[in-house]
Amino acid sequence: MAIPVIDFSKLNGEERAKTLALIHNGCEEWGFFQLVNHGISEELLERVKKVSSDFYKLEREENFKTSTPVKLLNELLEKKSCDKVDTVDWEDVFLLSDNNEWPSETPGFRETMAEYRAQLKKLALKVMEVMDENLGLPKGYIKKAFNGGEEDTAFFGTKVSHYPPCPRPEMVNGLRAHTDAGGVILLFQDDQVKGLQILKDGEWIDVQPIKNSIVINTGDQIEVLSNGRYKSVWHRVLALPDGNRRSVASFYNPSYKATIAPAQQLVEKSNKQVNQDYPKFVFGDYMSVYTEQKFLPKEPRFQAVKAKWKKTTV
Ligand SMILES: O=C(O)CCC(=O)C(=O)O
Repeated sequence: MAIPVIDFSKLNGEERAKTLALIHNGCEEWGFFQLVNHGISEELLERVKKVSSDFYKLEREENFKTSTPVKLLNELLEKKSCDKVDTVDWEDVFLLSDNNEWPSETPGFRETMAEYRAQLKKLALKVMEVMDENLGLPKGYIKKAFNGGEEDTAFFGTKVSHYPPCPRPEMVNGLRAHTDAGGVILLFQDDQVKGLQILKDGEWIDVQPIKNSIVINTGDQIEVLSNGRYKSVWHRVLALPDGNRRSVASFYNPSYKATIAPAQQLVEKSNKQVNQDYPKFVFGDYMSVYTEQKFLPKEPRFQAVKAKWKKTTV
């Protein structure tokens, strides 16, 4: 079993209908799919790989040696304990956004990542338009919902991660199982070192590395907006004994002020009666709950923001 691999360039030709259907199926049945021929040049992707690895070596590797996961694992090993490290992940992370300070020592890092983010944001918007079309929503619906009706207030972040080789991978997770809080996630994963898995029909399956593909997945906000048509799926990263896995995940998320709710068209479509299983809430409130409950099921998060919305609107 492998997640769908879809040729995005076919959206512009005779196979448009088939490609739309494949993407719809990827969103409905899997919550994850991989795009090839997505329009991001190989040359840029190769540069992203290089500057990300250089950045880790130059600016991160030394600190990882004394990081919390390393300390906690060493403590357990010293005690000869059979416990697992279950409060932190075997991961080094740096988040890039429009508003934070970026690393400055790695030659080419800033320029390359700025160029990459601009391209990925365009790709995110295209993918969201495909979702609009597949869900029968007006063009630009998801973008508008995530921007709270205002031009360009949505959050576009890029998380540069490394999962260094781990001496005892059975005692710690690369990244604990979770669903993503936000909207649409576009992941450029390592093509040599695997580790990412999704939960499909009760089984963990690998997201197979494919050179220069972009993995797309739908977060909790797409599940709500689509009234459950598209699911936000559990995934995790395994710690591994060999190889330093690199991943660059970009996410198009709602603005903290945006009100998120199932699209009315989709609420009315299911049955004849109103069938709204998902809450309406302000995304910032969702994030407050998510920060505390990232590694727990999403349903109690939906309940918590539903209760908050009720309280503030009576
Ligand atoms: O690194 C990866 O492959 C996945 C990262 C991820 O799931 C996350 O950042 O939420």
